[in-house]
Amino acid sequence: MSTPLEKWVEKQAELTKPKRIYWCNGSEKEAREIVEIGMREEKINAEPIFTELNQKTWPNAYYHRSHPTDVARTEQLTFVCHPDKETAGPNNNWMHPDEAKRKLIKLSDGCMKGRTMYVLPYMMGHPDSPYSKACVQLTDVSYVAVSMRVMTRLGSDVIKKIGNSENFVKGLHSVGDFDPNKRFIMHFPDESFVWSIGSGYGGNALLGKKCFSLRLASCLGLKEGWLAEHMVIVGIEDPQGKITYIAAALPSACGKTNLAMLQSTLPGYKVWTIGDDIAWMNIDPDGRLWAINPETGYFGVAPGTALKTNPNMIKTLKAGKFFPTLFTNTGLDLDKNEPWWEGLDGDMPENIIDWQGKKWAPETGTKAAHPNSRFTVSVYNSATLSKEFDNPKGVPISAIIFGGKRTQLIPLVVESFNWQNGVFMGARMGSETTAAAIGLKAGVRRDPMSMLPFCGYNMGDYFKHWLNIGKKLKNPPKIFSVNWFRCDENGSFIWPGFGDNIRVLKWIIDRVNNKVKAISTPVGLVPDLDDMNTSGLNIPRENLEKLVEVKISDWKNELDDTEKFFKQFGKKFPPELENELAELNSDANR
Ligand code: SAT
Ligand code: MN
Repeated sequence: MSTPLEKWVEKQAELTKPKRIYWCNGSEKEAREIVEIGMREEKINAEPIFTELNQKTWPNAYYHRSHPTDVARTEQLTFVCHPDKETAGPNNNWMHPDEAKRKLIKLSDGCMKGRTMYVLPYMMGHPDSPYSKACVQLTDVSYVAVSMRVMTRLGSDVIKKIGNSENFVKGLHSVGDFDPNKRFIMHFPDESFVWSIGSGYGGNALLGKKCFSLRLASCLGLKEGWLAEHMVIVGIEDPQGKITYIAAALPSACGKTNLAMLQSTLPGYKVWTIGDDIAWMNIDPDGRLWAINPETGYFGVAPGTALKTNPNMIKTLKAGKFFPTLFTNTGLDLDKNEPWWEGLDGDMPENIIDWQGKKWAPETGTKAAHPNSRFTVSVYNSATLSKEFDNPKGVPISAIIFGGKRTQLIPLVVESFNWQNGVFMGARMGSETTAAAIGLKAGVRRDPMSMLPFCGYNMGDYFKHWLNIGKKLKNPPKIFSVNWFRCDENGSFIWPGFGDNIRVLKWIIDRVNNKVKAISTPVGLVPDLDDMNTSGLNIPRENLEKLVEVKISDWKNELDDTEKFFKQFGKKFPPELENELAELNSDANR
C-alpha cells in the first residue's frame, strides 16, 4: 500500500513525466553526487548547472549561472489563490484556484521530460519543535535540490515523520523552458501547496523560503494565532554576558544580513545570529513571544559583502564545513577560479568574466556581478551562530524593530508608546528606492513590516492580526523603528552604520531593561543623546541631534502618503490604526 506522500509524488510524475524519480536522503554524499550531475549532465542554455570553484580559497564552493531572464523574484508572476479576491487583498495578485490549476496543468504537462525529478523531504524548523512543519518539494534541477539541503533540514527522517499522514506542505517546481511568458509562482493556502514553473531562481524556486515560510505560513499564523515574519533574529550579549533577543524587519538594501551578523564596535558587546530572513513567532503559555528561524541557511546578496561591511559573512563563506556553498550570478576571476563581485576586498583581478560569461573590465560600464547575485551558505558555517539556534522552543523576544531606508524625516531610533502604536509604526513603514540611475528624485515605497510582497492574505486583516497578538501577550516585546540612512543638508549619511549600529541596539536593550529614560515626541520616544554611547564617533553634536530630531510640521506629506496607502484596504483597515494616524495628523496641523 502506498502512503499519501507516495501517491502524491506519483500523481505529479504522471503529469510532469520525468525520466526518473530520485528520492533524496539529505546526506553529504548524495549532495556531492547531485553537484556532480549538475556539473556533467544537466544544462541551462547548453551550459552546465555548476562549475567547481577554487577549493583551496573557497572550500566546497560551486558556481552557478541562472538563465539571464531569471535573476530575481518576479512579483508580477506571483499569485495567491484563495477562493475569493477579498481574502488575497490589494497587496496580492489573485487568481481563482480552479483557473490557476487549469493554467498550470497545461504548462506542466510533460515539463520534466528527459529530466530527473528530485523528491526533497524537508523540515522548516527543528524537527523537535512544536512549531516546525514537515514539507516535500519536487524539482527538476540539481541547483534547487542542493540549495534546499543548505537552506532547510532535508532528510529521509521527514518521510518517516509524515508517515501515513496527508498533512505535509507540498511544493511542485519545474524550470520548464525558462520562458518568462510561461512563468508562474502560484500559492494555494487552503491546500498548503505551492506550484512554481519557469524559474530556477531563489525565492521563485526554493519553495520552503518566501513561498511557504512567509506567504503560506502567514495564512496559517492567522488561523492558528502566530506570526510568520520577514525578520532577522539576533541575540545581543552585553559585557556582563546577559543576552537579549530581538527580531527586526528591514526591506531589501537596508543591511539586513549585516545586522544579522553585526561585528560590534563597542567593547564587550557581541551579536549572535539566529536568522537573517524569516522569523516564526509564537506566544508561550506565560504570554511571552518566542521566535524560531525555520531556515538553516543564508541566501544573501553578494555585491557589497566584504571584510569591512560584514567580516563574519566573509568568514562564513570561506568556512566550507557544511556542503556545499554556492555562488549564483557573481562575476568570476578566471586566473584564480574564484567568485568576484563589486565591493569584494582585495585588488581588482585582471581577468574577469561577468555573470553572463562575457569578458569584463571596469571600462565595460556594466557590473561584473549581477546586483542581485547571491551566495547560498549553511548557518552551521558561521562563527556567530547562536548556541540557541537548534533550541526547539526558540528564543524569547524582548524587542521588535522595524526599519527602512529614509534620507529625511525618520529618526535614527524611536520607541513606540505601546504595542498598538508600534503596530502603527510597522504599518506606516516605507523605504526609499534608488532612482539615481534615471536621475529621478528617489521615491518612498510603502512596505509594512517589510511584508508587502510576502503577506499571503489581505494586509488589512494582517494589521488586525498583529493588534490581536498584542492583546494576548502578557509580556509584550517593546517595538522600535530604526533608520541608519538619515542625511545632512549636503546629502551625506550622518550615521556610520554597520558595526556602529550596535550603539543603537545597546540603547534599545537599555530601554528594554529600564536602564535609561527617553524623550517623548509625537511619533514616539527618542534617545537623550547622553544615554547613547557615541564615544569615538567623530560626529558633531549638532549632527547627532539632527539624527533624533522630530519636527512634526514637516511630516504632512509623509502622513498624506501613508493615508493614501492605508485607504486601499478599505473596510478591512483597523480603526485603531486610523486613530493613530488621525492623532499624528492633528499634531502636524496644530
Ligand atoms: O529570492 S529570495 O526571495 O529568496 C531573496 C529575496 O529576494 O529577498
Ligand atoms: Mn528577504
